[in-house]
Amino acid sequence: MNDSSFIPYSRPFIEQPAMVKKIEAHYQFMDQRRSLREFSDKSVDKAVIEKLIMAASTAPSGAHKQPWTFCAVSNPEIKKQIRIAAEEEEYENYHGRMSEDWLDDLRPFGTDWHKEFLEIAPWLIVVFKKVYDLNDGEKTKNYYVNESVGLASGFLLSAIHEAGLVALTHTPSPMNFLIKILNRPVNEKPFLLIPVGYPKDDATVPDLTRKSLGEVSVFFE
Ligand code: IYR
Repeated sequence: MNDSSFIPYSRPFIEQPAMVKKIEAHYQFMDQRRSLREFSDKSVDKAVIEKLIMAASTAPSGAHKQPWTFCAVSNPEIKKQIRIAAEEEEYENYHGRMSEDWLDDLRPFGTDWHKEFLEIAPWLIVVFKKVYDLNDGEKTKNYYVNESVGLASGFLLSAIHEAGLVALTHTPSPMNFLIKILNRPVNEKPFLLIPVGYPKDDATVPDLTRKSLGEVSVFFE
């Protein structure tokens, strides 16, 4: 028995040469995206953040459960609480919790325990994963939660880039303080903390290169 209903779906047909041009341009565009740590305090309209979240929420998810909540924080008091708690954890990370190898791997990025961007960026989007759903106290299952929320976060980063804004995929660890500060229900666990805004005028990024096609793919023809 099939109790779902289906509706027609199609995409505009694109000829191959036009497709090659289009996807080349898209690749060039995506290749401009960088993780930023130096934000301007310039404000971003709430309407933009709302649409970014709606774009993220179009991601595929296990059994279409959309097991995510995006908490968007612009309130300075709450951003301050988040910064203080994140810096407490990061201080411990940089002073003993992270291995020497890990610290060596991070050296090119110039990171340390100071996280002033958490107060400077106009918005912090905190992505929570819903380990299970809770409706009127009733537990229901979600599936492939990490995969689903990872995809939605990727869609979010891509939308942020499309908007001409920048972001950082930040994972202060452990992130449990976010549950308390943002008063999340028991079925939600923090997944990523993403400051969003404009880059600072004189912002810089590490001089990185990306792996080549040959390094990231294998073709079987
Ligand atoms: N969470 C720390 C450390 C850190 C870890 C990784 I892996 C990075 O790619 C970057 C940073 C911090 O945010 O500083």
